[in-house]
Amino acid sequence: MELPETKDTIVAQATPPGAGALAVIRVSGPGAFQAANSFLGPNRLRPRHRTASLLPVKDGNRLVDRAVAVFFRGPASYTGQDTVEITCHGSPYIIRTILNLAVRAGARPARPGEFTLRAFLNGKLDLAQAEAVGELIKAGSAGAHLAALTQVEGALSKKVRAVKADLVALLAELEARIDDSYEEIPHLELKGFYARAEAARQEALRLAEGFEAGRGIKEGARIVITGAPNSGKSSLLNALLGFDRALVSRESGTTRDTLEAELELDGFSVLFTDTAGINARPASPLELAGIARASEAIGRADAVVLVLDGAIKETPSDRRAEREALKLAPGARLIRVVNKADLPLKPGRQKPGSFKVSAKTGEGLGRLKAALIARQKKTFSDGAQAVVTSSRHFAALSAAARELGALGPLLRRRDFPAELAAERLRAALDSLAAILGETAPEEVLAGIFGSFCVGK
Ligand SMILES: Nc1nc2c(ncn2[C@@H]2O[C@H](COP(=O)(O)OP(=O)(O)OP(=O)(O)O)[C@@H](O)[C@H]2O)c(=O)[nH]1
Ligand SMILES: [Mg+2]
Repeated sequence: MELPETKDTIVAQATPPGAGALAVIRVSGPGAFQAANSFLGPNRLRPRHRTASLLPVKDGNRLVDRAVAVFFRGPASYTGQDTVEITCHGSPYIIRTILNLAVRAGARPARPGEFTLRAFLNGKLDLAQAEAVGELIKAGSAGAHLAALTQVEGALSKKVRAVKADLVALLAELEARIDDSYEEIPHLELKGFYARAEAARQEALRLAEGFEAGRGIKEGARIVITGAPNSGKSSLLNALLGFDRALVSRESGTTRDTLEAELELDGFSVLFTDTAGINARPASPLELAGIARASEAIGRADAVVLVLDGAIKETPSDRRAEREALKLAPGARLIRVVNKADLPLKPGRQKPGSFKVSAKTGEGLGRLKAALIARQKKTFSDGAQAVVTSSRHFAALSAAARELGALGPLLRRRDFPAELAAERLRAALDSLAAILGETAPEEVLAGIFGSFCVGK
């Protein structure tokens, strides 16, 4: 994949397609002013920078619309190049006409994310910030919004830069020693060197560890509700959502297909999946097929809610459901829920750490909801204003931590292979630089910006 040319002038509609009260069209590049002036009369060679002007849009002598145009002279613009933002009436006809007029005047239609790509290439944003612009547009919950916004504002970049700066200093010390190979390295200094590398490794690890919760914040945590048939899984889903999404009945085996529903809890998005009950003795092929789908869903869960009916004694199906949850989702959090707390609970049903609820009366649901988003909440409150939500950043931070981890044994070696240690440091630095886009290859950039919308 090749990156598009940045010397061209590009044009695109920045607002969503279709009719609307207003639409915004952006033109950016060396010929942006000239292109916009060709149809925004009266033709002014030196438009006022960053000032809104109401101008007629003309196709030859024909009036198309009256639009508000703002001229941004580069580098003081979003892309860093001359840019004109035209706010016209949001008629698809007017929009199409203006786009055509701009193209006739030498602009070409922009590719997805091309304005932000230019902002990155012109040093207005680093890559982590530019990626977060895409996330900011997609953010569907308060949590996702905050994570994206802090990243656009540069919180993650700042942390990555700080680790990088430490590593650069360490590398400089090593390189000085490599150049001056006759000099003995005092023991104590080596210890300090190791401590600093270890601190950098810990910081990279800490940032990487936030990814689990960060992904949940960005995409919504996938929470699968499982348990024995008739334990009240569908009732619990409905109670959590506050409306009757799933069918509920006294008969066992009501839910067959998996059923998904999204809910925002305290600003964090949660994707619930209700599933067929796990029966220790499935009675029909249909029930078996339902259990197979349930198992698949459990395998993809970030957290599993295991529901048991507190009003009856433990059954083989309860035990099987728990076994399946532990086996199929070993990395996921297991949240045990004892349901039907409005009825007399059988002795021994409530184990320590389980949540006592009633889907019928709503008892205990508040505590359960808080527990479902506890991790995401903690990620923010840990002061980790920089939350890693991108798998690319996670991979890079993990790789950097790995390289720094390999440094310890080298430093302890008697012959102290400074050259090898420097190599590890350089590899760690490369990984961190890739997050900021300092070393990102073209394919990576094309992939990132290709997923943006046109006009951004
Ligand atoms: N008293 C009481 N009854 C409940 C509660 N939750 C569910 N029930 C009843 O338990 C029965 C089964 O509820 P469902 O929600 O269909 O249970 P399920 O686990 O989804 O069942 P399957 O889909 O068949 O596996 C229904 O008759 C519900 O009304 C509760 O908290 N209290
Ligand atoms: Mg059900």
